[in-house]
Amino acid sequence: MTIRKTILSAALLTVIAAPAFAAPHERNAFIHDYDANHDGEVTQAEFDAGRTARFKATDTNGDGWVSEAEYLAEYEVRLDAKLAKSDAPAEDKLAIRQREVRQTHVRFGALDKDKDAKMTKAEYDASGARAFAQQDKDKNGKITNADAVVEKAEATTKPAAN
Ligand SMILES: [Ca+2]
Ligand SMILES: [Ca+2]
Ligand SMILES: [Ca+2]
Repeated sequence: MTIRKTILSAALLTVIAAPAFAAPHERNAFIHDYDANHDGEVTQAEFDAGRTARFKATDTNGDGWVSEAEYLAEYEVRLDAKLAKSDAPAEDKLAIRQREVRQTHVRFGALDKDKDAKMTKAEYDASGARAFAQQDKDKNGKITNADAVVEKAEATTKPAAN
């Protein structure tokens, strides 16, 4: 499982390197998270492998789908690592944490399209495909820093996840 190890350590590096919760860092986080061979681009294959590994890691009881509790637990690990690195005052961290946890519940509801309280791999993949398409600004089928340049040229209104 060296692939998963690489992905997890890349994700950890992202958490450490990310100085804030600000949106402009999102693409770097995306590349850090999924660029398994560290060539600065995320291909569709890297993305799919990374997503599959993350889904399996999130499905901690291994029943093939992710519950809201599993989804939240996976996110809380990353959130707490991020907050531990932040030098924001404790009350701000608490507020950020509460807000992020609320948003995570909302996200789960949005991901669980058929509202059966189970996030299946298909539902997870559908959201991944949307995220990839959203990141791939120049539509060349991979995520690179060039996409960040394209995005900068656009008025940065955040497209609503749908
Ligand atoms: Ca790559
Ligand atoms: Ca599960
Ligand atoms: Ca579902």
